[in-house]
Amino acid sequence: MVAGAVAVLASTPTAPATAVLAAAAAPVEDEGADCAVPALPDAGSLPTNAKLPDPFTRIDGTRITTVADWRCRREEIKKQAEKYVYGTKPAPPATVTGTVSSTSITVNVTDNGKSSSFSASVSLPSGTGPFPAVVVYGGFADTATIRAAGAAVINYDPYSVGKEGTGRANKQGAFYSIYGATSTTGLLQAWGWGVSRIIDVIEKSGGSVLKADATGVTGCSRFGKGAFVAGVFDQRIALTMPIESGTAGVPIFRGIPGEGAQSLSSAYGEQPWFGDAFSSFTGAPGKLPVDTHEMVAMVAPRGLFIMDNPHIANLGPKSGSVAALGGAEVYKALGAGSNITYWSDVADGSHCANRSEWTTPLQQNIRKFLLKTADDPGAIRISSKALGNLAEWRTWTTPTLGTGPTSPPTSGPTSPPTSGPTSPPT
Ligand code: MCU
Repeated sequence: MVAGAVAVLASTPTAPATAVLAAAAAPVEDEGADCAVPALPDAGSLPTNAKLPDPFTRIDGTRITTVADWRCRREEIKKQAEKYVYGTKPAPPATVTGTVSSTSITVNVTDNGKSSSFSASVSLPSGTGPFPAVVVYGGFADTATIRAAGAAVINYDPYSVGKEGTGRANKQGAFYSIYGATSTTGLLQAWGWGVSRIIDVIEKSGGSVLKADATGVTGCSRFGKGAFVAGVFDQRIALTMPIESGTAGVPIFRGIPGEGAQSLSSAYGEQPWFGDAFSSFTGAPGKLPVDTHEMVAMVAPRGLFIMDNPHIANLGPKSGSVAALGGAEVYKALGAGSNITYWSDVADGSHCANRSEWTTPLQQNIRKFLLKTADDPGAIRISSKALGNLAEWRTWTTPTLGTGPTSPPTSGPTSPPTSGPTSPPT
């Protein structure tokens, strides 16, 4: 830790720890699947908004007023994120079968009359199971610390589910064998779909080796983008831990050009990570009705530990901090402010380095959200080298959400959608 070089903003727990923990992960992939979401306009008819959209204002212009309202507001954000950014994640498949052993997981999926399979290796920690598990994309994470903390590591090869190096009209891998080589869904969403199917198999395995309700996900760089998107779109994932994810990961799209991070068009063209529809926004992120602070919010109230590298502007760490600060407003409104950690206060500038600063928060997050044996509060520790200012990016304020039932979305605006007062700097 470098004295004086960080902004430390302790997050204040706003609800009893037990209540937060009980609410953290969900029993299903998408709790809002039954919510009615208005038809979304095509990209060409969207207005420009240079600031971050208000996560608390519904598509119809009304603001949510209760915690219960968040479930269906989250579904609106999900539909927007699918349509404009990542591509659609299909509903849970017709059939998922497979096996879980102490060394491997096999997955067989049938949907739309088509089938595909993939597998992942498993490394158990010492001790007696069943164990929680962390899905590690491509080997990029501190797997020794994960296992020492008491969680298994599932070594996931995302390329078996969505290959890199293909054209957008010739996508390959277990996801595209079922949904088609011309599917407009991008690799990040396809990779996350693979994690969801691994969880399906763990759920069906009877829980003797791995626990189904205690899954985490992590990875660095392109696999940090992937780990983030997996956690955004599966509410069963109890702990999401993207590392140095860069453009198409955590950083707000709107901040990337000004920060000099990898451009949206570069990331769009490098690999089919984004959904095909994102092409309309690479030169105009202000037209997006969503931004990544709302993807962060989609993870709430579940555990989220974002690791970022402040030394490489190409990774957009300043924009990453704004995404975390913006999303943290939703965590706070839901009474789960202590479930998010953003940490870019690190010394080593090399990309995807194994960092001593993250060892303790990694252990703490695994204990809190996977083992459920402790309740250390999260923290926002932003390096002064890459400290974004949320106040510059928003015009909305954070409501105090009531604990009552849902409020009707048709009762007329309770406040103007985008013209509220600017809040003080966070
Ligand atoms: C930060 O993630 C990516 C980056 O977006 C790419 O431009 C670069 O080629 O690869 C990075 C990565 O995945 O490094 C392992």
